[in-house]
Amino acid sequence: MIELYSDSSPNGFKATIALEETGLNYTLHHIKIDQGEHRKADFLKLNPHGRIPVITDSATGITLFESAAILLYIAEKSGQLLPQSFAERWQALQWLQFLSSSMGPIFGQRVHFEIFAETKLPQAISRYQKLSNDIYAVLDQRLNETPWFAGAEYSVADIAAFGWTHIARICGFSFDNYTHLNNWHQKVATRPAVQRGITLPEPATGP
Ligand SMILES: N[C@@H](CCC(=O)N[C@@H](CS)C(=O)NCC(=O)O)C(=O)O
Repeated sequence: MIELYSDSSPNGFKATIALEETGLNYTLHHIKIDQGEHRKADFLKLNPHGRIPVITDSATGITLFESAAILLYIAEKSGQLLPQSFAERWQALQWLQFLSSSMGPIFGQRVHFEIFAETKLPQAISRYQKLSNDIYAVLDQRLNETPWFAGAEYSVADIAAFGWTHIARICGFSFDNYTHLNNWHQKVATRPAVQRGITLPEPATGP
């Protein structure tokens, strides 16, 4: 049985969406970041970096942190969410890597400087607006070429991107001018597993 430790947040949604998509059995444990539960000793034993999501799997004895690793574990265990085609599988892995190492950190900083920071720093805000628009442009260009990030098939890469485009919508980081990205986002948002995933562990705040 998989145990998922998560909160209502972009990286957490990647895990809940993937688990809901695949139908793997799991138990959800709500780690409340706003109450500092991710800094408690028991949780730091699971992830010494003190971040959600984390999974443990009693069937394999494996504990994993980092949302991209968790997505790949869910894909391998279920035999879903990664294309069979060699070329498309590598596209999925490439985009998953890009989304994890470029989109995630840039949007995380944008959320911090624009939404949470007590002192609003115009230079930091404009820097992360520019960097996130660069990301939107790259994603939009890819989705002009193929329906999904890997190619013909929905994959872990789409889930990784949606975790952040969902939060971008909530935060008002508009991508309406990026037509292909916008259409893709709306298409992903209609998937029943995605609709369930973004309400777990609790409904996200905002519109
Ligand atoms: N690279 C990590 C990032 C994980 C992460 O930053 N998670 C956030 C929630 S989305 C968190 O736990 N934040 C708590 C904190 O920064 O103290 C991943 O992809 O899993």
